[in-house]
Amino acid sequence: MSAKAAPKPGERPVRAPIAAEAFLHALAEHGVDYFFANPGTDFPPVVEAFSRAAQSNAKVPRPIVVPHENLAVAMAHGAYLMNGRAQAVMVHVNVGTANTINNITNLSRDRAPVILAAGRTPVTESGTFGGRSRPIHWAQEMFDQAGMLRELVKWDYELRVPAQINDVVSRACEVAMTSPRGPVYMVLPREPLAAALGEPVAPVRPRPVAPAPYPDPQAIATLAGWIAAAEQPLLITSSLDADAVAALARLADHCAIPVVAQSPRTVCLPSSHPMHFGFEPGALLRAADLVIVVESDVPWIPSLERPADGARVVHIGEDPAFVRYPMRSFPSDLAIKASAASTLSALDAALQARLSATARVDARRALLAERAKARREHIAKAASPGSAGISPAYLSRAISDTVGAEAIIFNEYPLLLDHCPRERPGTFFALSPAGGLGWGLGAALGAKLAEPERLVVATVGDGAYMFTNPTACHWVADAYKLPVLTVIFNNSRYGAVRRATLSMFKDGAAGEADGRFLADLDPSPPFEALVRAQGGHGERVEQAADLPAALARARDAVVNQRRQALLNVICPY
Ligand SMILES: Cc1ncc(C[n+]2csc(CCOP(=O)(O)OP(=O)(O)O)c2C)c(N)n1
Repeated sequence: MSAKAAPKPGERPVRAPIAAEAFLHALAEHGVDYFFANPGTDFPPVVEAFSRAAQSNAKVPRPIVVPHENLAVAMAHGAYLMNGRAQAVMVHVNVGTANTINNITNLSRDRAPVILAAGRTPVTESGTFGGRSRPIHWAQEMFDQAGMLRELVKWDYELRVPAQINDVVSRACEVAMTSPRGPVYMVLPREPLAAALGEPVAPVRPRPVAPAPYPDPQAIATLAGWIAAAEQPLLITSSLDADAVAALARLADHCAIPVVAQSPRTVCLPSSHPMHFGFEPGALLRAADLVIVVESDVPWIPSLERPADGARVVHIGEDPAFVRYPMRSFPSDLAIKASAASTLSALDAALQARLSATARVDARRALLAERAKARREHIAKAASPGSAGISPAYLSRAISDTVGAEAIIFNEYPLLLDHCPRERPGTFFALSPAGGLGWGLGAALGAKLAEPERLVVATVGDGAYMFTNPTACHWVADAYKLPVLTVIFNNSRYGAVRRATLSMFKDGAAGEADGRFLADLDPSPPFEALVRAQGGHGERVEQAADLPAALARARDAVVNQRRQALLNVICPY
């Protein structure tokens, strides 16, 4: 073989393709838009691959540097919630992986497909390209790096043969996107990632993923019969996609079934829908003779409330038994493993003929209309400014009035949906049932990346905000021009921790101290200064009368000046 001719001046050398290039290209071919990265010494092949792609215009995901791994995962989640495509995150070996675990726990329970990749310390101690070259390369090796998050991901795999890279990426994407979706983990040691792809590599061929299952017709017939016969049916749900919301709106209206959104993570039914009965099952649950649970892991808290003896309970969802939850014992008379949208549509179709305007449905509808009216009057009273500072209800209402119906809100606990109506699916998302704090602002930033023209809002407690790594968040917002509006409900405490203490030890010594031990966050920092330090608009608001104008200024900063904004709202609760 003749030796390769040296490049002429100004000409780029011809370089043998390496596995890292194929890795990035395969991700892009699978629809991955973004590569959220927090790098380390495992990254040189990836850096080389991105640099080559910049020269050759090869198709690769957009690289986004994120200065904390937990934030990178939250951003990937936010982008996925906007466009429905799995996104990629790559972090530094075991230590970077460790920093993702909080939000990987959230994604796991929220069934979000994210491709998490991590380097692995070089395998060889000398004599190979990419082998160990730093002291950390010994201490960072683990016997089982994936072991630390195996319980939280659907699949994990280590790249050993460079030429296998396309197949490994295809497998990762296929598993992540298959119902029920979820995160996957790929370990990429430095040597195979840096290796030249000598032998021909199979082309990237993304495999279509099977849709979530359709319901069993027999089960639909049974449940339709139960709905037709029920005196007081109730439907409880926590998380629905847009198609399922549309189907539920039809079914609930047609059959006069009240709907309760229990710890909702999405818009489950437009707030103004006549069958929307809020967020607490309460009296409706106790009175129900049929309870239909749709995509809800904890439809009620058994130690506090439960359906009446003899009430039928039905569970519907892609994984109605929540098989990865170690313990869960809600009663069940029927389980339907299928997508919520297809099941609710099938039920509506089955009931069209049976339930058109029966006397029973008409009577129930009239009774529910009365209840709904009383509920709405009660809600309207609770959102008045009052004299004891800014209440969460008043703040929620003011946010609703300012941001409008099209804004996309990411809520890490404090926003009260009774006071912040959401009509359209896709305009509200809340923290995973796993409750790992430090998600909301990052998810909002990822959403803004995917939907740059939409107003994106993060509503967080002061505790949750500190968990997000504010400096990292505001840096990303500034560096990538992602102006989001953050509203902090600042009560200078971990209110949830205090409430938990008082619920158990109100009459104990902890109660004498008002449950404040280990829950106090005084002195509260000037959070508004943090966003200002990174070019944003920041204000502290203490008086109810000042709130509407402050919110309007913050919105203006985000929408018209395209600057990130933060309101630190002092909100005692
Ligand atoms: C990563 C993580 N650490 C700790 C907790 C426990 N935890 C649950 S709620 C909460 C307090 C949150 O405080 P804040 O955001 O200010 O809201 P508040 O409870 O005051 O409404 C804590 C610490 C958690 N859920 N996640």
